[in-house]
Amino acid sequence: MRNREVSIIGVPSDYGQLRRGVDMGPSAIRYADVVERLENLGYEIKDEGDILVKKETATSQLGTNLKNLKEVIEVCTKLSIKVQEVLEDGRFPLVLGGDHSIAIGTLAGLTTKYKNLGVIWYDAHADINTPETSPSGNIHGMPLAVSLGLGDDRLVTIGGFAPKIKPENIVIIGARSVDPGERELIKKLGIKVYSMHEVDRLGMTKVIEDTISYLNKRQVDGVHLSLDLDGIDPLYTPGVGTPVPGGITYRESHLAMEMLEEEGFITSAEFVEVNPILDERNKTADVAVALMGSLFGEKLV
Ligand code: B3U
Ligand code: MN
Ligand code: MN
Repeated sequence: MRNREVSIIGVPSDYGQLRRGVDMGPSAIRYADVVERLENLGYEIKDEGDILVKKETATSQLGTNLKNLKEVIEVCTKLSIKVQEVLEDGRFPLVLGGDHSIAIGTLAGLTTKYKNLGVIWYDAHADINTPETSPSGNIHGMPLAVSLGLGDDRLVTIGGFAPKIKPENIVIIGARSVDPGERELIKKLGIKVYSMHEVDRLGMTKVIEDTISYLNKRQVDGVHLSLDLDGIDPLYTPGVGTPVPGGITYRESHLAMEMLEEEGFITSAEFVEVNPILDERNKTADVAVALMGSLFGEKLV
């Protein structure tokens, strides 16, 4: 990471899915000493606190099949403005979730600055469902589609413009639970995916080398890392809402972060889906912070 000034933004929202507790993710990650960890690496850390997320007793789908649509729009709109402010201050945005629906807001904020943004989506899922293909109506399964301009117009136009990103600038790593409609869309748009098959077959070294050269060829003006803790095997990160066995290992994940750090082209990051209620002694938040350590240049020797 070349920018030494980092702003931490907490997003205590669980509106993108139906399991409670992921709204406590930012607290769990702070409790795992994220600020100290990055300060020890020589970064100037500003904790911006949390985005205000109202706890509604009655939420609204606004007449659609999208769960808590109104609340997700509110949260993502606020987050997009905050991310934009952090960028205007010349700082590196480090966003702590919350469920993965918040990526809609992060990407809306980032793309006010980056017009050819690369996105690395580290996840067991592809998160590219539309209202038509979603099996659940959960918006955390939709942020990539929304950012590509597909889905409910009120989500797609957050920040006042669309689309935010291009299909050829996306790399998905770790996928192993992909819905039929998502598979079709990925094929149609030609999105680069390193599923667990490729991770096993090529090894993480080659996956990250290829990811870096792929995005460099695209001449991206920034690269966002959107890391869903369920991308990692639930042996290491049990505190997630939708664990899928057969995931990326702890060591492969550290290697990936270290290689991305060496390349120095990550310009923003978010760590999402840490759910302390489902966790074992804050294990998942600890892994999140350990991976941030590697992403920000921690060395073993
Ligand atoms: N693809 C399914 C499940 C899912 C997506 N993201 C998570 N789970 N974490 C869906 O509901 O869209
Ligand atoms: Mn996800
Ligand atoms: Mn996921």
